[in-house]
Amino acid sequence: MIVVLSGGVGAARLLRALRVVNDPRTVTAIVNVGDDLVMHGLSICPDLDTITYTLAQLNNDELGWGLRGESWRVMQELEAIGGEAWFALGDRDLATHLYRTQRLSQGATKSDVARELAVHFGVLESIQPVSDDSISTMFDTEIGPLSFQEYFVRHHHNVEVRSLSYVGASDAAPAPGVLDALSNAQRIIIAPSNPLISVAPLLAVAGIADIVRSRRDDVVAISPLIQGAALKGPADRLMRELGLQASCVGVAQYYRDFAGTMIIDELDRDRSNEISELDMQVRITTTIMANDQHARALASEVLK
Ligand code: FO1
Repeated sequence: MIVVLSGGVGAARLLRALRVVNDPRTVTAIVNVGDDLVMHGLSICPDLDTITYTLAQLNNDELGWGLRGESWRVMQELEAIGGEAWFALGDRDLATHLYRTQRLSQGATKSDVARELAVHFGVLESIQPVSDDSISTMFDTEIGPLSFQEYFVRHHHNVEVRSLSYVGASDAAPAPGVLDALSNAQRIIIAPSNPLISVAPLLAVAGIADIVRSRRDDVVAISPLIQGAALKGPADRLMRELGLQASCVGVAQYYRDFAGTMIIDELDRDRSNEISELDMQVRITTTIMANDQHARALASEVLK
């Protein structure tokens, strides 16, 4: 069994890559829910949906979120009425949010819905929210407190952040099966997701950090930063703003208690000694997953 601590896009790509070298039925993704939101009364779980859509090969590559072949008629009508349309919900994607919202109102949990959607979309990996309880990543910024999606989408992650909090995380219970999966996994992989807003909310859930720490020798983390920059999103900027070094070494410093091994990109080869000094093993490969061959190389390295 392999467990992948997952945010959205970076984790989804890694999970897809793992399929090339590994049976998907042995993989569990434990997924961040800190950027979940309720909008227009609908329950939306962006990271869970990004992973499900990607593994179903239905993800919208141009946008990096949502479904391919999308249309936007509902959003256009909503905008014309004067409704809130800054968080764009495509017509196809809306079916997922309607389904989830209805099931939650009937007493189902997020885990139940994640499982049902995975079955519907033909995904064989186990996709589990880290918790069925509510967790909200909040940003204290130069313009005041912002919810995740206000920061990320409404303000295009272009405001200065002073601190982060993961509201509800320390009181949230791990979803059923999460602690067992972490205890029993042969390998735990920290996906190349944003450490501060994708992985930290997972580790903040009661009990998770302790287990991951106790499994340190079996934990492999992949740096989402290459030559100090994130491929997508604000990981580098956020790390700088919050006093961390924006580089694969900064990522390693952040994970040093949790991961015995760090995978960094070939372009960061010259930083490997600094990571070894943190008492971590270093493996070097291409981490961008730009094509199938590169994805396979990373997946093989992760499972070595
Ligand atoms: N990201 C955007 O940049 N703009 C959007 O309008 C937007 C809508 C959206 C709707 C559903 C969904 O599941 C994701 C959506 N995302 C959107 C992506 C998402 O908010 C972020 O990329 C993640 O939360 C970061 O992991």
